[in-house]
Amino acid sequence: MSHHAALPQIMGILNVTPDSFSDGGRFLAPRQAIERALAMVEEGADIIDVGGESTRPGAAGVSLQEELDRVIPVVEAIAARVDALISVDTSKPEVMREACAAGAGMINDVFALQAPGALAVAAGTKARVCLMHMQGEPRGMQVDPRYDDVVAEVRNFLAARVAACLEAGIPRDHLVLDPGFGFGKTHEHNLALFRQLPALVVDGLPLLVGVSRKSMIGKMLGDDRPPRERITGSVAAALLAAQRGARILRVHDVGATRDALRVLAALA
Ligand code: 9MG
Repeated sequence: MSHHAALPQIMGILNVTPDSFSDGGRFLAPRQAIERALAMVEEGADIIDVGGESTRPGAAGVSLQEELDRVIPVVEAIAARVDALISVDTSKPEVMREACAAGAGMINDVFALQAPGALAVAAGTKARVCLMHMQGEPRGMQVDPRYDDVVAEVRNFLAARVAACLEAGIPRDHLVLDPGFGFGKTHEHNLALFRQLPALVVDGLPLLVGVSRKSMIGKMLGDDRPPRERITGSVAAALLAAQRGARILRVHDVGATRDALRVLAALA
């Protein structure tokens, strides 16, 4: 066995949106979503991240009722069938509350619990919380993102959200931090954050990295490479993130990522 730190956990992405960028529409029905979740667990997912509102650049929000209708039946059904931790990808406190009541054990919020009431709801659950950095909001975030020092600003934001969570009564050991690749960042911003990943660790808290199939991977491979043809590049980035200390990798391609991590563990 290796003496190196444990491998990161794999968070498999389960989109239950009709407009999702890389598997849009395919997993909308609960039955298909459940099958996909089971397949990801079989491939080695430790966490299943269920999202009912697209956060891709330019995406419009969905109503509370629509999001609940998409997410809750899927969380309930998966919770009854798998051991994996279920994460709910939402910024709406009501969805957080209902999803945790239905079996979710993690809240993945790209808005870092800044919605009114979100801190209190999260504190009232036993769930882990992923706090992600985003400049702006999905609709306009890629228009003209600007920073003086992207690494310092992202780190300061995350530190401030950690303080807000502790103040609200969320235990420190429930928190996970995420620089939010592609969320109000240019390609250069993304590269700076990735290269300096270890500098983003606040108070020793675990980092989650999500770069799977994103446009930053497409850019590195040559422009217009469609999301489905970014798998190998995404796995390469996931490995590097693991080497730089990421504790959770949020990915579409669970089996490929698991294989790469196993090889890393054997050779490191
Ligand atoms: C929902 N979502 C899309 N990309 C993401 C990322 O990079 N991190 C987290 N936490 N959530 C994401």
